Amino acid sequence: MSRRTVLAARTADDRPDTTEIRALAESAGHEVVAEHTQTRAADATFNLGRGKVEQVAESVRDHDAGYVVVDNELTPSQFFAWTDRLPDGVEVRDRFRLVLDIFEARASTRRATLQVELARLQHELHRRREVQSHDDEYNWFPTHDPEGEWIREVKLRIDRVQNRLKELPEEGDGNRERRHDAGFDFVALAGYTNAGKSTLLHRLADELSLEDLGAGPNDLAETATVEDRLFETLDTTTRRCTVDGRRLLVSDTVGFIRDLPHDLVEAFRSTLVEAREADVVVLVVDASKPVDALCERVTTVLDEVGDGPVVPAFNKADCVDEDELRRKSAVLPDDLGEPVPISATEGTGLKDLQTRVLAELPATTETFELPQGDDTMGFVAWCHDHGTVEAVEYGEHVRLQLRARPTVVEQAHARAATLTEGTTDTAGSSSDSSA
Ligand SMILES: Nc1nc2c(ncn2[C@@H]2O[C@H](COP(=O)(O)OP(=O)(O)O)[C@@H](O)[C@H]2O)c(=O)[nH]1
Ligand SMILES: [Mg+2]
Repeated sequence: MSRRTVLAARTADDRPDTTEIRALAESAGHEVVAEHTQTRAADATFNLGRGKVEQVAESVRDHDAGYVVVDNELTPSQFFAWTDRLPDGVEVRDRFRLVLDIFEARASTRRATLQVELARLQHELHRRREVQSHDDEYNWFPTHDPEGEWIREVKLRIDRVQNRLKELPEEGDGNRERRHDAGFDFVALAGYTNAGKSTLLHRLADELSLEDLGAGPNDLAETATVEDRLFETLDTTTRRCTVDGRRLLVSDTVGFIRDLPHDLVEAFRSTLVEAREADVVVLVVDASKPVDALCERVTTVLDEVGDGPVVPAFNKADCVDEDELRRKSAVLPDDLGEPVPISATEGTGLKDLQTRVLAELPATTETFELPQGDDTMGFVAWCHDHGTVEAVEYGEHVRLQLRARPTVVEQAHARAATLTEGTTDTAGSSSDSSA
């Protein structure tokens, strides 16, 4: 079925704002081909008015669409009423189901997959209870089966998923650890839907891969196979970037959503592992939002991303003048630090952002003194590949200053020790740490 999609939204008072549902539909892989909105009270049969539903159906035919996305939440009977009105095979997603689709696609761990399944079941349970209590109003026979067979069935499945969640071992991803050991730092982009995370990710990856090409000496053929294996399990929302010799893996995380339905909170959290396990989180904020919304969003994101370093970025700075940016920066929590103004679409401010991210990465600096020779040249290349070579001098000895993840510096030590064996010099002298 094509992902060509018609949007429909209703609000009781104001004109519907479809920015968010449109962004959600796009992140679920839909291509929005038409949009219908309506301001009126809810209709019992469809949620939207009958006439509007006919317009949507016509639009679906005109555009040969495969989906209708309704911004409101539909009851099971409204859901069937819609499906009934639309051409055969056209699928309906209400807000809840659309969000669930997104979480499902982004669930990268066993725990996340189970949490999404649990959310689906819990939602179904609430819906079935609603249907039943609605039926009860019309049913004055005393019932033999007050719970209902199908409700019991869903509860049983919920129990089963919950048990499996309880039995799940603590999360630990071997690939992730290997990538860490290979000198990669993890950066996560977190923020609300439509803040510009995906645009920023592409920007960073592009710019940096160009820089990557000009990076220091490395034996591409040899490293390729090892690294291919490291990247086999990377999903499409993670990109490689190199900043000043440091190799980053930047992940675009699932966007925060306004009024996230309660049933979805745990599923959402479980998809945020990338943010909680990142070395640095870039908090992407749409700076064109009004101050109140901005503040609330920053606080909400901060609450969910863990205790690691956070770099706030004010995106869409191209839409906001400097005075306004300054006023908005002033209302953010003090300990967050000054937000970096950027424009992901224009490509401005990215260098500043990278500098701030680099400064927050865990790092140790160490100086190595090594004998001249082919093995040492191999070591120098290895350092270029795994961290920032801040200085290298070739004299009687080779003096190299490496700044990298502490684990990488430890590995460098081990390698340097084999090079200096048999000579009177020992490797590594001065070191300073900062995190
Ligand atoms: N004016 C402006 N628009 C932007 C900027 N960055 C992103 N956008 C737009 O904001 C919308 C949402 O961007 P997207 O990257 O999909 O946001 P995400 O939901 O956070 O991934 C898109 O229409 C982008 O073109 C920016 O710096 N300036
Ligand atoms: Mg996105």
